[in-house]
Amino acid sequence: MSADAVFLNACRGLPTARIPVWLMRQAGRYLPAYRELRRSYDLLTMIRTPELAAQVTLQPLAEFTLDAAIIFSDILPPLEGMGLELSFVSGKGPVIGNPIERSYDIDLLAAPPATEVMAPTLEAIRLVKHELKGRGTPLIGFAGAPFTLASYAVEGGGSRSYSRVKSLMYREPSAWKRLMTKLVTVQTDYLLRQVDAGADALQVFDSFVGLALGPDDYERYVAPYNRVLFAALVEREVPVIHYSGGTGAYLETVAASGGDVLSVDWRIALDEARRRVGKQRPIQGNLDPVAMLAPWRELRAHIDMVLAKAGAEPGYIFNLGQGLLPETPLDNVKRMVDYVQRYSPAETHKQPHTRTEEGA
Ligand code: 1CP
Repeated sequence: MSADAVFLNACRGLPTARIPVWLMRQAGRYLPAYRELRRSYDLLTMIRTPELAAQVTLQPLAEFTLDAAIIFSDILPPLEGMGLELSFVSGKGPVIGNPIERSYDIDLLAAPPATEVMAPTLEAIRLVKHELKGRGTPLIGFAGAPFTLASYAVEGGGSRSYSRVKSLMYREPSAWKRLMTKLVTVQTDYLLRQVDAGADALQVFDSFVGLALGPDDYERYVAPYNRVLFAALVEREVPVIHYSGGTGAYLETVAASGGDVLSVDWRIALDEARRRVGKQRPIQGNLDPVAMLAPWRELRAHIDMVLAKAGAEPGYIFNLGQGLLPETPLDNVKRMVDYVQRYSPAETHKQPHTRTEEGA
């Protein structure tokens, strides 16, 4: 079975000969080839130059037998198109030079089409698809979810307490509605255009929502917008992965807001996650990225635990619970990918599945 079939079938809850594996942030600083290129170009230049973005997307595939590629970009560049000034400051991470402070700032935000402002990434997708032709590796397109993007737009960068973004939410509900609605419009268009350009699957990153919000606030201030975003993606036939960070306490609500595949972090065990959202719901995750820094013996014990808790039902994609850390040893990535791909292949999906995809 090609990598294409293994990954895409797992996204659809179909049985696969083995468990597919790819890694969030699989392109990036832990790879020597990336660091080498990064000496000549800054991150935004790499993202804004289709040939460089395509090259970096393919780097991890040259090192490891991954079951999917993910286009090299970041969740934040679409904010530039809306009028926010984005930079990546070394040692600090992303910074927004003109964060949203008042309701009026939200009215000034533009909502241009992705074909205009994200053209380099769309072109990079076409280039990567061309390179992957005949190889059978699917390409994942991605975007940030509205809350996670709003948190950067209002906080001006990373945050611990999310006090600015939550204050806006609580104090000015109508401004919050306008901000989230604009983000949904921009991100929906961007994700659909990535499918037009050739993306075989999509992932929506809501990395911070569960670190910031409890269940009631999620239901009230975020879920309605996520529902609109995911519903708009259903018309296209590509599977959509919904990554939600830190939301184990209200996973059912997150799952109900959309996405074909639910991607969870390591703060919840996969058997509990599957029990709570239903065994039919494809799931992705959830190795602690810090376990990737451990000696192999310890790392293997963590991988075994993730695989055991994932169970034998179809519809499982091995991944981390969050992005790979820059200090991750290459050898651990290699051993982990090989180990997961060799894991009880014939045994994996011996149980008959209960869906109705006969002959698939
Ligand atoms: O060279 C460098 O300095 C780059 C570091 C880097 C890289 C490689 C940043 C800065 N972004 C990226 C690429 C990136 N970001 C990808 C590429 C594709 C791949 O996965 O291989 C993706 C999917 C992202 C997504 C992203 N960016 C998220 C969501 C994923 C997650 O881990 O939760 C978030 C929160 C960001 C913001 C961001 N971008 C960069 C930094 C340092 C940060 C802050 C958060 C963090 O440190 O992880």
